[in-house]
Amino acid sequence: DSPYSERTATPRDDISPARWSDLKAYSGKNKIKAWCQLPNGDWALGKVLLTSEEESVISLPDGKRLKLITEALLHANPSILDGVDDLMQLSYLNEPSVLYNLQYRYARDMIYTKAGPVLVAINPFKDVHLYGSDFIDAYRHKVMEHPHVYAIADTAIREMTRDEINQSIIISGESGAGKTETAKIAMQYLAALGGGSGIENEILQTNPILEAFGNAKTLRNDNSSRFGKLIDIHFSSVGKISGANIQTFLLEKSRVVQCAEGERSYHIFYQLCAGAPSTLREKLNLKSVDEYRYLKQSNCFLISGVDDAARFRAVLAAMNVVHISKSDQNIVFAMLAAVLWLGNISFAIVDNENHVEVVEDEGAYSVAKLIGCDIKDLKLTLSTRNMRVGNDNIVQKLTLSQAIGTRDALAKSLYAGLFEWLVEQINKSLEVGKRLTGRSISILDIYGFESFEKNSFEQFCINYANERLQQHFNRHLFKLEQEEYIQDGIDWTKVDFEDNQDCLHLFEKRPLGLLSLLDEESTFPNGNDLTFANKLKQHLSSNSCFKGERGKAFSVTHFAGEVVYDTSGFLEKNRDLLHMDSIQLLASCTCHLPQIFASKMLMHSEKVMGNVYRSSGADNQKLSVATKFKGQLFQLMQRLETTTPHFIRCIKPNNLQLPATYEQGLVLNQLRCCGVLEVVRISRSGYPTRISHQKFARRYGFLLLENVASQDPLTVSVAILHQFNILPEMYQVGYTKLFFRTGQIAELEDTRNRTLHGILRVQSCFRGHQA
Ligand code: AOV
Ligand code: MG
Repeated sequence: DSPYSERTATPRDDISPARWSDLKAYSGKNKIKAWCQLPNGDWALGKVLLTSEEESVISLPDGKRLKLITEALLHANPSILDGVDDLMQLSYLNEPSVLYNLQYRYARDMIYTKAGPVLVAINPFKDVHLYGSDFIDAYRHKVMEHPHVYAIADTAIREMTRDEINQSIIISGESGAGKTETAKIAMQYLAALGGGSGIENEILQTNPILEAFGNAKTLRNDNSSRFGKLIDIHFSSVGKISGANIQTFLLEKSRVVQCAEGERSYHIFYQLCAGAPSTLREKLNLKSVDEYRYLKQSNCFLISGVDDAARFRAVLAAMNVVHISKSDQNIVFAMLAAVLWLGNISFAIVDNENHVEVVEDEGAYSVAKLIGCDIKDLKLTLSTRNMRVGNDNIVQKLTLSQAIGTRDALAKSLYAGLFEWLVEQINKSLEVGKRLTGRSISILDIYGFESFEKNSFEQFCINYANERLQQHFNRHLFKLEQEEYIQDGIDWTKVDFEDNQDCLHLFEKRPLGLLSLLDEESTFPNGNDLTFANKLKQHLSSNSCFKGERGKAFSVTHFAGEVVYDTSGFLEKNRDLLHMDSIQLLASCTCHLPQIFASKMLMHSEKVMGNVYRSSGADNQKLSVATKFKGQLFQLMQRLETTTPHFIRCIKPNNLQLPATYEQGLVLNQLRCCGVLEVVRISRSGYPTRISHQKFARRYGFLLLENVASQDPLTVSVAILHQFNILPEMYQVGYTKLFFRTGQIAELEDTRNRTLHGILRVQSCFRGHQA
């Protein structure tokens, strides 16, 4: 028998319904359990009473009997497999079996389950007793081996040290599925294991700050992240945390000036209004939340179970930990108050062309005082625009809607500038005096896929980011895995998966893709949301992921479902212009934060255009929001490609944010969208462990009884496999590597360790005799 002969993997794969009729013979003797789908779409476990090729009669748990076509039944696993840790262990891997296994565990607060290499985490929407130092110790010492975020973080640390490769923990899932909580749990574990210098506490304390300024209540999640975040935690050569760095992605600015009924603006506004001590209140002329237009408009001030005042105190404490000085903190709060007061500024119409003037009331006075500018300048900035035409300077009066637009743009840029500045301060604190060398573990937590009744530019960007992330997931778990098998010439039947390349193309293709067309239309002076929508329909209708909808709408078939976007506001949000007058106003402020924001904006516009004062308008020209975001995402993906990824898939069991409520249909849809079943299929029939012939021969060659040391690595490898009776279906020999099924290498390692131990003992005995 040639050692090179290929061995066929035994397919144990039955994701498609197995032929139920094959089992007919058994059903008489021993009642077989089977899954059948109820009219509402849920699956129920029944006992087969009678069966023929065509029809079967089964009894349901509630005693009812049901007659249905045999084909519609699916195999159920024996009850000994109820609630297995890893879906790979299921004998039958059909959808109801997977759903049932997850539900079985969920009902017992086992919210984590492995799906091959991926950790599935189902949101409990309540406190589960799975965290804290006892659990951390148990995972650190490997006393506990059930699936857990801690186990993933532990693997990341070990692989970082062992392979000297940076690691990443990539957390994905729909909005409200639990990504941000999961990211914090992972950080907790890394902080505990790599702690000691005190920097770990600083890292943990960045969470309450960034959540206060970057999270908000949406209809999907009371604490929804409105920005993306990548945190790199750096480790020294002895495995201690040496520093960290946070990168954020595209904050949803529009929320500051506008949010939907039942949602809230950023938490920090409500926290400040509820929790500011009286001296601060006076200084900022702070009112209660229902007196600010920006906060009032969505009719939602409170989040049940959340004490905004207490959260405010936590944010203050956290700011101290990350070394934001008291005086800087006060300026931060002044900026927040200024944003709120900007919303209260009102305008009076002064002529019959709808031109306006700013009303000199409490709003205008407060803003001028808080940012430290002259009230006359503020009024001019919000009601007029300087234009340069040739060599002349023309002052144009603004109409009411233009003035409101200018005011809101100023509020948004103040807030976005503040957010960016805060992240910078935090980074300085996390990096200061520390050399960020050595290895790192990055944790990615972005905003999850969103689909509302009305979806705008924000959802467009968020869902595009998720599409990119899904591709990274696919690439690593399906494409690269299978390509490696094929390249190394092993026998492999390809497993298909939902590729989202078409959808990404729809976004990214140039010149005829969603992003390019958006940018093109954004540069046309006469372009508007309707012309944009029409352009999309004209050019993209042949793409299978695109559909033109009525009026200004279009829909995209995302990996996670179809979303209808309304183009209203797309162009304006993509252009995101702040007029030069506004920038100059900020630059003129006595308060140093607005100055910093202004100089950054100027720097940026100069960098892009060379000439800030363009004759066409006084706008600072810069990259569009969508283009900048795309660039950031590409960079992010490149970074992640240099790391070993660990994937966590968060699942939302219901849309009501309720504990103990498991909606099968909802869970199933999420499992399908992200390809969890396919991952298990690949892992089960695949060969997750691989090692080059050389390495294998070097590592285990000494265990051989026959002396083959002079032989080539392949021969040695094959000899090892034979000597240890590794079953042929458990491995494959590739051109350059050996491929093993799960668990195979562990046994060999055991033997190796025992043998090495024996050798050491013999040696020390020998030395003892000599002495
Ligand atoms: P997300 O990050 O995935 O949504 P979160 O992490 O904010 O979702 O989770 C939403 C809510 O679910 C949290 O506020 C908790 O109440 C609850 N939750 C999640 N995980 C756990 C857990 N392990 N234990 C207890 N409760 C949990 V978004 O950011 O909206 O995409 O944009
Ligand atoms: Mg989140």
